[in-house]
Amino acid sequence: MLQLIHCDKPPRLLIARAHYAMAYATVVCSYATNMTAKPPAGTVPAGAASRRQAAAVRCVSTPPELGSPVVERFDLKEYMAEKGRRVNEALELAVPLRYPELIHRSMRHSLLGGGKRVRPLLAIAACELVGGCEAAAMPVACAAEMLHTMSLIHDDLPCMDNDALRRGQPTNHVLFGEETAILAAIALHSFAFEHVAASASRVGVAPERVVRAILELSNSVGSEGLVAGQVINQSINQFQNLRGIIFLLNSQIVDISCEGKEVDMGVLEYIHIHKTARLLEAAAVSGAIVGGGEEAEVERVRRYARSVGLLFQVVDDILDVTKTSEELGKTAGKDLASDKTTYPKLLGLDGAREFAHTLVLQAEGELAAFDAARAAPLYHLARFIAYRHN
Ligand code: GRG
Repeated sequence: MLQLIHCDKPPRLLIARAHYAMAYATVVCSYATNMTAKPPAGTVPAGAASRRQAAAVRCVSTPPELGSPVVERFDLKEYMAEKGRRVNEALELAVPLRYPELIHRSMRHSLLGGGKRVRPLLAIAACELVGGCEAAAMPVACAAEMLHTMSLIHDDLPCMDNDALRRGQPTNHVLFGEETAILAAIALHSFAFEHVAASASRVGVAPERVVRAILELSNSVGSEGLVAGQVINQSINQFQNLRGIIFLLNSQIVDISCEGKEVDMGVLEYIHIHKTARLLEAAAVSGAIVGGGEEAEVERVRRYARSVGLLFQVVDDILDVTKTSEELGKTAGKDLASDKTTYPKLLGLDGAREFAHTLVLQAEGELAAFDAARAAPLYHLARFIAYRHN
């Protein structure tokens, strides 16, 4: 299905199209449910009653005039500080220090100890893009951050990346021991879904949309998402120095031993789309779902986030070779030290930067169909991800 072998076309597109067509078809088929149920009384602002009234809490705002310089004037720093503060407050409330204290202390250490909060911001910005309110997005925003934190705890474990520094602090297993770190990650994993299930309908999101958002988030970290990316990555690390290796990728034999380099672009993209991009995509898409987005809007958000998700990893690879550990708040130069296949290694530093630029343009292209003021945060978030320093 993936046509990775002997193909002239950029393999990343083939992989992405095939995989996401399947994933999206599954979502649409499974949840083409009746959206006509009414939300709890008083949760939909006056005037928002329309064809989508029951979908979620939607804000009433006057769109700016077309062509206004609203996008240029938008202050992302302020937006990130303000939204980030409210996300942190919501996370603090969601995971209080309670009995048993050890596990909650461990969960809170990783969840509340810094981080750029890119995934929650994507969820909130996508929700607001389609006319939803921040409050409607907050449960999925927090869930995306919990899932991300869970993956970081796992990733840092001695049996995985074996890292001692994360978000400028000692990693979870270094402070709490491996057993507690693993339990904290599992607890964050399941609590993410519990949190959406328990909180989203309280802020007026229709049950059908809550289910769709949970499906989106859970799929992104499962064996077709984050775990798939990680497991293929591990296989490659184990066999990196052997030649002639073939293995199965979505039922197709994939040759990972291209002459002179261990992994080709297609496999690298498979890894990063699953390991990194899927969760970023799920954050944005679930935001658009709970915001009441129509299918075409949700699909546009998905395409935007897919480009941004891959962009995120391309830039992560670039930063690993251009920044210090102090600047990154995590160990720099690890990819080079472990001879890992990265975008700079395959494309060169300039080539990787060029690829990043192409992805930003693709992401921006998807926003053109939306109201400019509402699209401004996502437009600037894509730029921030492309040109960030940590
Ligand atoms: C057990 C479901 C499960 C998964 C574990 C370990 C693993 C499987 C997957 C690894 C996923 C991973 C850590 C990918 C890297 C993603 C990435 C680029 C992280 C850095 O994200 P930032 O820059 O970090 O947003 P902050 O700290 O700012 O939040």
